[in-house]
Amino acid sequence: MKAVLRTVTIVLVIASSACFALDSVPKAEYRQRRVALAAKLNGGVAILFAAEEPVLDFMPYRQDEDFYYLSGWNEPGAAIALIPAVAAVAETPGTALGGRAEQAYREILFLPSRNPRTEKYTGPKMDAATSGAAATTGFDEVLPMTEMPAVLNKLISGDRTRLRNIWTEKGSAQATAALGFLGATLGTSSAEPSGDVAQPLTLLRAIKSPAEIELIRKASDASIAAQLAGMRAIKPGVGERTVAGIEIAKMMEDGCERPSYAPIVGSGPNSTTLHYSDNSRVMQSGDTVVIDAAGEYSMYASDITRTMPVNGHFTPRQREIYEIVLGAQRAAAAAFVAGKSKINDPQRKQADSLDQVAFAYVNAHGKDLHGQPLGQYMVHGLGHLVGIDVHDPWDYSKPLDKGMVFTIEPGIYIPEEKIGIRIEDVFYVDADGKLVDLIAQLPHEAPDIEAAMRQ
Ligand SMILES: [Mn+2]
Repeated sequence: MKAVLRTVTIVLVIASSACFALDSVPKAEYRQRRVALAAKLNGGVAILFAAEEPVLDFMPYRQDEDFYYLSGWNEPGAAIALIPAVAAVAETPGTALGGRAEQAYREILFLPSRNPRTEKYTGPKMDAATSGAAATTGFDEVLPMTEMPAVLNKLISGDRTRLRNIWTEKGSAQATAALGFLGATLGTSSAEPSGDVAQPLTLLRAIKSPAEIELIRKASDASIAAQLAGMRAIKPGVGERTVAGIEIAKMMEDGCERPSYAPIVGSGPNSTTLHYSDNSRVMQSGDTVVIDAAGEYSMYASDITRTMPVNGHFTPRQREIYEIVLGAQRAAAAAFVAGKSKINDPQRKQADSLDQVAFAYVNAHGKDLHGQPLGQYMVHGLGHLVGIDVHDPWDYSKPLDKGMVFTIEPGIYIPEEKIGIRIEDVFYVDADGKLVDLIAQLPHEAPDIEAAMRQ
């Protein structure tokens, strides 16, 4: 009997977790984000649409990133409307200025009608009539998508200034269609989006909450395990693609839903191609191999690169370059000052950019075969923000600050010597402004890399 009860319990747990295959941050946090966005809309209205469901093209569903950030909702065909609180304005007698009624903060999740035929292919979905929809989604209001035009029409006819103050996602076909229809029902040619909602969202998304850091940490831990599994598989005669597959298998075993980008396993001459992803070569003794591979955990990315000697031992020249790259990464991390340092600097002239610090370090250490400094072989920027996107949006002319998560990934690529070396860790800036390396557990020093390959 006890055994039977236990079976029933397990079945219930699986059934309830099946709705949310992803770890969620607390529902209240998503609402805080919506309230924060609403406060940046100058009294306008934000309308965002979920990513459409890929039907029968065999690609897995991934939610639109801004939509996910605001909702944690991972189903297609939905929309969000956010209406900020605004004070009432009295009509001005004798002028054309109309009055405006008081508006309390309002947030609506519109869910599409269910499609029994599509559900046969991609599984059951929730709609607004599903019992407990508001509690499950954490939205104040959940309405059927069919009501969206009427709701928006009513909102805008109550305050016509909103007709020119609508924030949507730039280039969204759904937004263009909805605004055209809305304009027609309001008796005007069209409602024009006045703001790109991605702009205020970029600023909000850049500062991670502790719950988001935790998801990036889980993505990073699974990716560290994947990189270690990859290191152990590297040998002369093994295909690059084999190692890529081993890493993908390990990160997925450890809870990632997918790699956060196409894994790069570039050996020998391929190590000098920055985004090599063919992974079709057989590794040879004497090569270095650059492995840039990491997974995504509950929609949050990690991003890790290590460089290994294929036969397990760096040559003196490979090790010399390796140590310069590692030194550059450490110099950049040591120079970090929250609120001041920028990550990139395309001209490498700004003293407050970590890119310039790494570049100066590389130029001051080692030479190429012609006696020239090595800075010329640093052909990409030093890093980028990481979050729901492995390259989270950001204005790189701005400094890095508390709560931000980013990579420091110097690389030296010398095609003439067939040596490419990159080392990449993900860091976050804690509440004290201190830099924390989320990839600290993965070996950095050349002898530690060699030892990890032997395990
Ligand atoms: Mn990267």
